[in-house]
Amino acid sequence: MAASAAASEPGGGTLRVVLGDQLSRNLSALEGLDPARDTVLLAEVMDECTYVMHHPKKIVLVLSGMRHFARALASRGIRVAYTRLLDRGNTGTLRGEVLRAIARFNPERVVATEPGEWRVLDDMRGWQKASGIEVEIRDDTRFICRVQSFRAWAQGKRTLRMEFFYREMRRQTGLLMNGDQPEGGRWNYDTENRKRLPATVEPPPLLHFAPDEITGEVMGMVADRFRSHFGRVDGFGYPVTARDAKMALDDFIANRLPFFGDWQDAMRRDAPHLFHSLVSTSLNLGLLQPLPICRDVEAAFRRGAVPLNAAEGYIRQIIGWREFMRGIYWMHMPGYAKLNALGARRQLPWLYWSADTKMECLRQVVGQTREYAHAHHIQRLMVTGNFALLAGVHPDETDLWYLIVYADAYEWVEMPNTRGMSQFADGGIVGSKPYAASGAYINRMSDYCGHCAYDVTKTTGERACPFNFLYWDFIARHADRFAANPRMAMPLRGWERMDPEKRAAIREQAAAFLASLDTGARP
Ligand code: FAD
Ligand code: DLZ
Ligand code: SF4
Repeated sequence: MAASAAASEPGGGTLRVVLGDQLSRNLSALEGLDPARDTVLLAEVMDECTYVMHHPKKIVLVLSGMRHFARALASRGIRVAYTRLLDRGNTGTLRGEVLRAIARFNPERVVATEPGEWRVLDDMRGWQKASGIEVEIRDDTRFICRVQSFRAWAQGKRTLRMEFFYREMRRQTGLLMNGDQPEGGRWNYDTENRKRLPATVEPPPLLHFAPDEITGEVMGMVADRFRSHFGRVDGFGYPVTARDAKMALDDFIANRLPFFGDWQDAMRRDAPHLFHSLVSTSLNLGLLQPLPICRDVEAAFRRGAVPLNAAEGYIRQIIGWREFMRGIYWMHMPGYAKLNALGARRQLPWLYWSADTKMECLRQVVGQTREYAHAHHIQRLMVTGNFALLAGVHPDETDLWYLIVYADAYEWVEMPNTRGMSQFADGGIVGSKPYAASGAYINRMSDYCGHCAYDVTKTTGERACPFNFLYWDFIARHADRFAANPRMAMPLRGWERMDPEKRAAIREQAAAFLASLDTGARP
């Protein structure tokens, strides 16, 4: 894999930098690669492993993915300079490793692909000055919508809504289109996608990829070096090569996609993955690409293996939400990271790290997150996200938690989902209203409440579900702001029409509950 001689090698050629989430053969930084003259640099560095205390399974995923990718490149006769995390001389930073490789290979220029986080792009923009040689930063062509194209689409629009962006993406890609009309006559089949999961339905198991020698070695190192991080490496089974990622995708399309639409929003105790794809771990790493995934899904629909509501719903997540979120991130950074439209101030409750709570929904989702470094969308949005929103947790704290705990988390996708969609801290850039809900929603979509110490039917008094009084307290706290939002008219009216005594009891119980959260009591 890596040649590790310290002496300078004959100069010339291009140094091509591949970051840990850029493990794609068609990466723009690799375009035009000349195996006779060029060198590809992959560097495991402590800075990237610790800028937040990532879940150990995420570190294993990225480092093992990098080692496998480097091996695949080397097997095609490409010269790869690979720095391992514990190599002597490792500077610990991406910039330091690029400078070290420049000193060693003496290239004519450096080529990189734009990274997925603002802080890395900011640093990358300084590499040319620091090294004294040309550094070309290329577009990330693995996305369907380039950053400039998103800006062009957004220009002149007062509000940006995913649905209209998504229709553009459908037209542009031709996915599920009949000429210029959407397949089946409608763009969106979400109304058919919010079913409760019957207790008799048994979700099929997920493919587990047993660690090979490379992954095993990385697991040992990560277990040793990142002991204090949330979660463990044990049980790691995500794909770390493009071949395995494709196998996992095929398994999803054959066994879970047909039901994806119907039960996309469902949650069940001790059944973490249900009918979701878990494609995000591979897709965000570069092992899979959005368009081929969607073409496979469309082909399954065309051959009659998958209903339209499932195929459309799935494709919308990838060419709609995923691309939209990335566009929002790059359009609004770096200011987006500071937005706090609702003025939330609370510290993240300890239960987000311990899963130690009587609230069964949170116990399940945090516990599962710790175990798998994964939770599905509704769990992230309507359980952990909803609770943080209702409790008024500072978006910096919530953002940090989501970036740490999930194996698929990179700022370009994590931040607009957390700060925007889930916490409404962007004041409505991503969504037209906050995703705030009482316990009734969680009860409708899961079996959690039947196993909870709290009573989901009660809003106040002993055993009242905290989501219920916190929901109304949230509406009351922000009543002035929400008065201007027509989509919040219904809950506001509900609050105003409520008996004054009940309103007072709700506010009192919410205040006591939030105060006890702040003192670290077990909620
Ligand atoms: P599936 O349900 O099988 O969906 C298929 C794919 O669609 C996903 O793999 C993903 O690539 C895409 N997708 C679906 N919803 C979204 C969305 N809202 N935004 C972007 N892509 C989407 N997704 C991440 O990839 N990384 C994150 O760090 C992340 N953080 C999130 C934080 C919060 C608070 C919320 C509410 C959502 C977040 N999401 C994030 C979106 C979504 O929850 C995950 O993409 C999804 O759960 C990944 O699991 P899956 O592959 O099984 O998804
Ligand atoms: C997430 C991550 C980790 C844990 N480690 C590395 C690493 O050692 N080297 C590297 O090049 N990339 C790593 N990454 C991914 C980067 O953090 C990612 O490229 C940036 O956050 C931009 O998306
Ligand atoms: Fe969660 Fe309330 Fe249901 Fe308990 S009763 S699981 S706290 S929603």
